[in-house]
Amino acid sequence: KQRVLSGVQPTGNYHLGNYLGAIRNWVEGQSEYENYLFVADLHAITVPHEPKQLASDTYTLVALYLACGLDLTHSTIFVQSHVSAHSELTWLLNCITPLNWLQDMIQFKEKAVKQGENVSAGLLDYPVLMASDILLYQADKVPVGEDQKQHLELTRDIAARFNHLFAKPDRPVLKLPDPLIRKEGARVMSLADGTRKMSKSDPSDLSRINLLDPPDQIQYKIKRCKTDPVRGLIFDDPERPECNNLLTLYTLLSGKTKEEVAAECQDMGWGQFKPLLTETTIAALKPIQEKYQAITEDKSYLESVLRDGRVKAEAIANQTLAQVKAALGYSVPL
Ligand code: AQP
Repeated sequence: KQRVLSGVQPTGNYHLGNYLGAIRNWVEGQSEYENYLFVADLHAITVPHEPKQLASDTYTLVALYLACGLDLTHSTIFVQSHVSAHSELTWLLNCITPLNWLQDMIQFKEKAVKQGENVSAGLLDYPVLMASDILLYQADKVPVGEDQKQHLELTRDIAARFNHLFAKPDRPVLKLPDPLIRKEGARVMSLADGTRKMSKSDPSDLSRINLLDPPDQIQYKIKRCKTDPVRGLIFDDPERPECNNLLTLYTLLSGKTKEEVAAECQDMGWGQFKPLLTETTIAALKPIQEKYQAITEDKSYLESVLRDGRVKAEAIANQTLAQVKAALGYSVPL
């Protein structure tokens, strides 16, 4: 089986975008692949974070992975900081990565502008950490959205450079990963602005539906979400981004096809559509929320999942790290 690697940062407010754009896709494809799915807690401190929240946000995310249907027979779930090889490989790869490759990353430029003077070296280095995450597991495929494509390219460039500089041509040390492109690149947009993506870090909680929102809150958020004064709901009108987003959400959560939804909603007004979307969202999240409650009642279960995950992840990661160090010429510790 091919190996797939992916992760989400434990920065709280896990929302429908994280589920429909990432976790649900992992679940749907899980039996086809050997999956390594992690909580990206080293990435989470590249921007200012709240130490009091980090551990609890990590446990919440692991419980959500399981509640959304990840199956431990196909997937290894672990926490990035528990496997120290991630940090160590990052240092080693830092030293072979040209600085201007990192300065050219679009996401760095965007986030750096937002952060102003507080930009950390870690934010610049984020793509090298991501390359280490992937290369440590010799991953064949990495699910990527539009915004991560450039980082995956960089991962390939770093791996190729390392192999070129330090490995024999017929015996590469690092495997070049390919992107895993899903059929429908679900991009969920903010409830407050259909041109911005739904995001954990949006200061307004009304901009997103969180996976753990109770039904009355879901109802309130959908009631308050931005719409337009046009009657008849249609997909793909660039003048109506909110309409497209809400129809897309309904499609993804109801399991209907785009054509079915287009036909069903073409004559609807918002007064009719919003209750339908509310009901569908609540129903889709109910089983996840119930399973989440059951899982979090037993903290020792989560701990055992993470202990097993760490052992399995370390077995592979440490092997790659040892090969990298040998190729670089390091002596073996006695
Ligand atoms: N709005 C979205 N639509 C589809 N997919 C999304 N993802 C995030 N938002 C949407 C996917 O969820 C995963 C989480 O990745 P991350 O934790 O590294 O953070 P992110 O991509 O930066 O996501 P957020 O939720 O928007 O967080 P903040 O606000 O912290 O930046 C990824 O697979 C991502 O594609």
